[in-house]
Amino acid sequence: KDKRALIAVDLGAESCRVSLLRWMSGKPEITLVHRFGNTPREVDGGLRWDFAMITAGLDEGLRKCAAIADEGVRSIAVDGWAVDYVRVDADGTPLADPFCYRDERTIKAERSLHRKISPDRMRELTGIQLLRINTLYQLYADAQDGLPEGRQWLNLPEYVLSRWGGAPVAEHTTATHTQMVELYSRQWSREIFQEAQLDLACAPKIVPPGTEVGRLRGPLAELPAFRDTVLIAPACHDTASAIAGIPATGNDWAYISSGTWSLVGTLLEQPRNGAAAAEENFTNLGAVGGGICFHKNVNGMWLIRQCIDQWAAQGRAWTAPELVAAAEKIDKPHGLLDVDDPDLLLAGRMPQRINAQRVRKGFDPLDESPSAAPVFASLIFHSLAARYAKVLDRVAFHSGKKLKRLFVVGGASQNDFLNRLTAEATGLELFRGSPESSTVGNFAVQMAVLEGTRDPVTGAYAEQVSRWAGQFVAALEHAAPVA
Ligand code: LRH
Repeated sequence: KDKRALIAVDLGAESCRVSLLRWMSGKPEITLVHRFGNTPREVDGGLRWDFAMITAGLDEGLRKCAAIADEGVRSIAVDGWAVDYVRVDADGTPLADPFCYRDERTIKAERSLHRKISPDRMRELTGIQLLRINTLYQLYADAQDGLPEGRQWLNLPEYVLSRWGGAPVAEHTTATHTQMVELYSRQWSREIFQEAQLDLACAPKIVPPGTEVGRLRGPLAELPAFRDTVLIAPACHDTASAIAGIPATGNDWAYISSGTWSLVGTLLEQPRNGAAAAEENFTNLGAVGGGICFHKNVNGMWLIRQCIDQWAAQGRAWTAPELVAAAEKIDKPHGLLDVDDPDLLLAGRMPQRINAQRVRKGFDPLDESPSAAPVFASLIFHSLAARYAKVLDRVAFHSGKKLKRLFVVGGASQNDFLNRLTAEATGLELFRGSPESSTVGNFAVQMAVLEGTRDPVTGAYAEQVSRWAGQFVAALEHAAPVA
């Protein structure tokens, strides 16, 4: 068997990671080799990612891996947050820094587009949770603003692969989150492109998760470790990768992929896009092995992270674990927060936004000073747990599953206070999965592609991925610290 190492790149809206999987006496060992912070910034009146910083950080991660893995690197795969994209010119060079999906230009675009194609029709075609952050509204807003189109746009993980030498593609799990892919044909919806007046020629070809897209080329390929290194599109959507990183079998479990967002739902073989699921705006995103990630985006750690940033600017640097510990000790404030209030998805002034909602609902505003932070934290965690329970109740209804178990994965799965509240609110048996579940799923898909069946759209493929994930969850636990 090929004993070379594998690399998984996971792009996060708060931090990006490069991890290395090596076979030590035949056993997999995973090390997080390089990690760097990420955050959008306001430039020229738009909220954008610092793309030069991100790509330089990823290149550095690859160089660090090459220095460690003298056995050579067999493959590299990239996953990341969905919906954002970069426009490239004829030779693949980015035209500008990509927008962050929280940029407010889509507020108007959403309204205007819904006049051309109704939300109902959009749901019928795509089965996707209508969210203003979705690529469709962003592309439409760009067109309205007269921005240059370029030759093509690529979602960010796929762009990173193409930058390293891969063919430009749209991997299916990320593509579904654009809200431009037909639920059943799995191809771009001509109707949506037409109605939104977008050029289909600028959209890359859709490929399934686990597609080899080429070989590493360019300066990095000169490093001895990178001889014949294959580039793989895993499940490029980080959430689909995170779900693939849950090695559970059976039909009685749900998931929360818990990070900046909390994705709350269950894996299905077939989509649910009837009137009720559409009305409640559940999503049917592509999953590994041809299935469906049936879930809802719940505003997650964004709430607490934004508060922390605000208090830090006022001179008190709370860490998340500190806040969790403090929140656990106090009584929950009166009244729960509607965590999915559109206003709370925006950047900045989070304690003030939360208080504005409280006042609207007739609750007393909370003390906004940094010393009172635990009260906000307590409110946020109790409100999240209540929201999870509500959504999971509907997940059970729509899926027809008798839910017994709940797997919480991702960075925030380490928040045991929130886990306890969630277990109490849902009545489900809660299992803490891997905090690096996207990386686990990314590696698992790579192994399934390299060692197994070449047909990535079957249940058999999903089973293989699940078996590898089982090994890799443990490999990560026993390797270098990840926190
Ligand atoms: C999580 C995530 C989520 C999307 C959002 C844009 O990182 O990919 O699944 O809805 O970011």
